[in-house]
Amino acid sequence: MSEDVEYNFKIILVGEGGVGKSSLIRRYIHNQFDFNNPMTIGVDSEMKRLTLDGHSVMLHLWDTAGQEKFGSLTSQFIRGSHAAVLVYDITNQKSFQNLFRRWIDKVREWGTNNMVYMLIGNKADEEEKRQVTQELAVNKAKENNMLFLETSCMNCFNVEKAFQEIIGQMWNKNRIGSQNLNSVILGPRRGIQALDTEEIPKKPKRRWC
Ligand SMILES: Nc1nc2c(ncn2[C@@H]2O[C@H](COP(=O)(O)OP(=O)(O)OP(=O)(O)O)[C@@H](O)[C@H]2O)c(=O)[nH]1
Ligand SMILES: [Mg+2]
Repeated sequence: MSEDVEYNFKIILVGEGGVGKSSLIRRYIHNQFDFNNPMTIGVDSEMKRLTLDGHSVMLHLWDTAGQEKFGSLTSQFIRGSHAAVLVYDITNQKSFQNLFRRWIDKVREWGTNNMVYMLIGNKADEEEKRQVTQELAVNKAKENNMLFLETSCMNCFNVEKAFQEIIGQMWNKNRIGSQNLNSVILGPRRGIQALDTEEIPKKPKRRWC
């Protein structure tokens, strides 16, 4: 199956337990959502095949456990990643703080210099319980040179778009000798470092899959 794959990209998702890392992957790969998604034990992975600019690309999505007891295991899997997705839950301030206390150091220690970083504030459907403002997250993302989006796995908000942004940046950074990237299927937003607050809708669109 992987014989004619020209590019392999590894994306690792990290963040506290329960923020929705597995749900993001599940929504993106299978277009499914489970209100009782099981907690990840150790590390899981999924693959997705894409065609980018006429080239066959395999995405390897590595889903890590947020629980601290799996921390050392997670670190080993960060190695060799082309992109790191740092996920927090917008209704849980601690999950945001710990990304910048605990997870970012791990990723920087074990990741490569050329890595793409994306900050994701998940559970955007739970606006009434919000503890992390978009403004704070946008500023953190800018400070740390990260892409940023809020998502909802429950109502499909921005999940596909988040992965498209990541893939677009990985493609730009890693495709050697690329002359013409205009025909890459990802659209014009590639290369954006972080979205301005005005660009993020105050309420997620209730777009059901
Ligand atoms: N309301 C809402 N709930 C969500 C969303 N995404 C995930 N959840 C719920 O949050 C819970 C935890 O989601 P997971 O995807 O298992 O979280 P995780 O980050 O993989 O957790 P660990 O595997 O323990 O690290 C699940 O019960 C999901 O149904 C979302 O966008 N909105
Ligand atoms: Mg999980």
